[in-house]
Amino acid sequence: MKKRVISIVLSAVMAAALLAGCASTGSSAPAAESAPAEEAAPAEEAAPSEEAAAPEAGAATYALITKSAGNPYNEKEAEGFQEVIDAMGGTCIIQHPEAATADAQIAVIQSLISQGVSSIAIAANDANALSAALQEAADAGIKICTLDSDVVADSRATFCNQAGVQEVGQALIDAVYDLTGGEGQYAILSATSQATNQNAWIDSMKAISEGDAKYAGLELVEVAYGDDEPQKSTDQTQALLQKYPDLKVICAPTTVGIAAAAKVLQDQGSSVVLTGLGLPSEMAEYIGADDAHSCPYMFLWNPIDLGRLAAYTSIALVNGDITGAVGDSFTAGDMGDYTLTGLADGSGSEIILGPPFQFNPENIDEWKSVY
Ligand code: RAM
Repeated sequence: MKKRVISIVLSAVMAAALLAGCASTGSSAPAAESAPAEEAAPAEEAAPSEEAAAPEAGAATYALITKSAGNPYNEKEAEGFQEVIDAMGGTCIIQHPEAATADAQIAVIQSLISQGVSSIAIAANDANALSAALQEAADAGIKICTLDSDVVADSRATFCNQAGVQEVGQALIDAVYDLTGGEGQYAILSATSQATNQNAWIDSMKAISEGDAKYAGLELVEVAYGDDEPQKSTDQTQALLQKYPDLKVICAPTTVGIAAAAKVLQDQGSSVVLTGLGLPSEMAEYIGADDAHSCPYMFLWNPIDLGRLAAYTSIALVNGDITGAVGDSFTAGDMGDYTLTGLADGSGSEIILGPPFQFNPENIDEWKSVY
């Protein structure tokens, strides 16, 4: 009989986001704190109002390269991107590489350079390995931004970041602390070992826990990599359970990993508890506060909105409304106004969509059909 004490403690920011999220409908991000303070502009005002700017969007070709094919999160991202480009009258190219590798993305970048696209928005599978290809694209006049997973600063104009790295790291380590009862073993089930976003969140979790005595009772036993492949993530979960009989919590900061782990733990009736970053649509059946469910709560943001933000950013770069400099600002249609802020390590600019949002038994039904 497993014992689980779950205290769902929302930080002030998350509580505010939760309340706002419950009040909102449709596909808009629940993370209302992320929304610009001013009233969102109506959709029709998405197009730049000056006559000169609008036709430029229509004449241009905007490409999106996701991390890989077969990941519903990436499809949601693409859905948002396509929606905005279509509405603006631009030509949209969506590319899902066969595997979540830098090599697969480099091949796609080369092909897009040959096609003479106007912009590339890319969720990078590696921080460094894409640099030469992206530099070649930039030299050909193609505007580059990243979304979801960044590259080094000189390879892109700006980064559309779903949530602040520190905030994601804090939410995840606090969830681990809560679900372990403040002490004991936990493991991380990540995506690929090269994924910029997962590595940044894991580094942030480590830095927070190493820098605060509050977390001294937590022991990170392993970071395992499921490569954002369902079968490998399943195998890695099973291996963790075998290797660490005293394991209390698995934290999977990947929607593919968390869904695979949730099924393993729930099917086995395991006492190991799960948290991390998951899609409500894939995780609804595993979220619950009782022993029959493997995941008490998890976090995410709206991947459709992240794709939309990347589309508006691409349009603003192509139109010359922004260059990627810190302090640049633009209107992302009905998402409102965004200002580019400096990354903490000085590596260029980012545009933050909003804070991570907690999904739990109280709100999961509201979101499972949205994304
Ligand atoms: C997976 C991907 C993606 C990440 C989410 C949380 O779908 O690795 O990059 O942002 O999980």
